[in-house]
Amino acid sequence: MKPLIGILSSVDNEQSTSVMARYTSVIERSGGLPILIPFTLNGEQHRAYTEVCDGFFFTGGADIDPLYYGEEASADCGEIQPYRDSLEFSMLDEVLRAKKPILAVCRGAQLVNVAFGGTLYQDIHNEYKTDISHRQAEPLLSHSHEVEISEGTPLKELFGENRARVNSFHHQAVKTLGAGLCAMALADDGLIEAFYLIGKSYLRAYQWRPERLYDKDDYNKKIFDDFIAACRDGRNE
Ligand SMILES: [Mn+2]
Repeated sequence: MKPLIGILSSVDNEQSTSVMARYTSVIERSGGLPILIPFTLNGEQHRAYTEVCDGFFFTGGADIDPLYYGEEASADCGEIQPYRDSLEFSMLDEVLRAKKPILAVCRGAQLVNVAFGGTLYQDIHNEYKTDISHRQAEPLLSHSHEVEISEGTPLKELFGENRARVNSFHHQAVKTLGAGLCAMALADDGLIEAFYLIGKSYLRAYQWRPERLYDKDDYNKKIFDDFIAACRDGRNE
């Protein structure tokens, strides 16, 4: 039986849920069976999904309502999906409690950070001094900037390299990391591009979009292979 991977994705104002095919296809190609978690605020249903699935993938998308980290939305905060926010914070709580493996990318990484008490730059361009374009001009499936990988982190172990080429499609970023989270890759301007949860659960969060580089290099494919392996093993570290 392939590991069943619950995918959290877009929830619009009609409470319709949709997922980009690239997310499901990379989960499938790395050996998982993707299933889309529909919109519901029923906590019992959240717990049931958490029990049934072997791991959870929190994907990219709209900005998180800054009220979740104690700020009013600035003029440059992007689209907010309140139904998605409600669903994902609740599901994330359940999944962490059950210690099921978590992979989070882009908005997903920001969600995890906020859930652990961290904060975000609502708009990098306005709030952070950088020469790097984090909204890349390069084509969708190309690399853009590089990251420096920190020693002694799961990412260093996975890639075996000190540097990696990534892509960049974000206008928000981690400002302060939540308690218990540890950075594992930084852009050359100091922004956090990847982090993990220290301790008991498998939780890996990437600010870039590894699914778009799955066929471009072996490293980004490894991110999904490693996650699916963790789900398969029921590995909790
Ligand atoms: Mn970036």
